[in-house]
Amino acid sequence: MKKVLREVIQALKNSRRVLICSHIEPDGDSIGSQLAMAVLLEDMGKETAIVNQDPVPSRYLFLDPDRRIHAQPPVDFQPDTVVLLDCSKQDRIGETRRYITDDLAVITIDHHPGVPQPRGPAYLDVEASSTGELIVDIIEELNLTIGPAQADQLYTAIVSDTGGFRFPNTTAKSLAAAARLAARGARPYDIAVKIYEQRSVASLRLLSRALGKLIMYEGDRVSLVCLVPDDMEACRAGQEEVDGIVDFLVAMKTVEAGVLMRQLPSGIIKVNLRTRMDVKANKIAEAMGGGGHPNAAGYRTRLPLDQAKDELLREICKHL
Ligand SMILES: [Mn+2]
Repeated sequence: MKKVLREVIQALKNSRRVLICSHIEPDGDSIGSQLAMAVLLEDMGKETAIVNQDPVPSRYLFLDPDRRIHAQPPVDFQPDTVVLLDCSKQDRIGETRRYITDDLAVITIDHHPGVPQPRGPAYLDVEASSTGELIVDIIEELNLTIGPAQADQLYTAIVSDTGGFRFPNTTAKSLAAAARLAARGARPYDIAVKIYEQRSVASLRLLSRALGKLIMYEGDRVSLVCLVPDDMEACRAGQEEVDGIVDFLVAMKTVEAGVLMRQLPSGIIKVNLRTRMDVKANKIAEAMGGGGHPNAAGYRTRLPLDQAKDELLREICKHL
């Protein structure tokens, strides 16, 4: 067994009451991993609470029928340990950071590249498709049985972070883990329908509006869409409706980098970046103060929209 995995397992064994945290703007991997970690810890006889700054996107609510994920832990819950999932930097968890006091042991499980070694034992593997895949490693190492609900949670983590087994992080190991989860009761078809085929009318309207604003640069190698608060209002769309639009921007024959910029009512611009070939989205995002994966990354900026766009396009050109 890898030394880091052994250390993480020992720290999990040493814990009694565990607060399970993950990043802001949760996704299928963070939600599925948090819920599966709670089951894992309870199977080990531990008490758990799951907290996230932001609510569970509706498409992932099926994973959490008992509504176990909250913005605050229960008032009488006194954790001794924090498990930080799918992120390594505490600033990625937003408001939830206030619950991670210095007296708590911290265990980190993550697959994001380019992060500094966190405090406490950490199982970090940038080769892993998802944090869910790393939790499968832990469960199997502990010889615990994966039940159908936990299998759904972990399968969703893997399938969503691999873009439905299409991204470059789709490997023999992630596919094999998914197959074992299906054998344990995960439902690939039901999950695919739940996470990919439940779009709202507002999301289709916003997609149509976004594609209408598509601009191509660098001989069609870069695609860019900027959404402003008016676009959101006109479509009665919220953050959930924005999810997935950027994937269309990179699904073109010539495109190496697709960018979705979205100005929030506060003026802050959220930038989502998707890349292909050898263009490293995380390197571009890091240069702009953000981070992420080699093909999917992002950052936020307070610059005016035109300036933000110019700066980003200049940076992208260095990487093409
Ligand atoms: Mn992830």
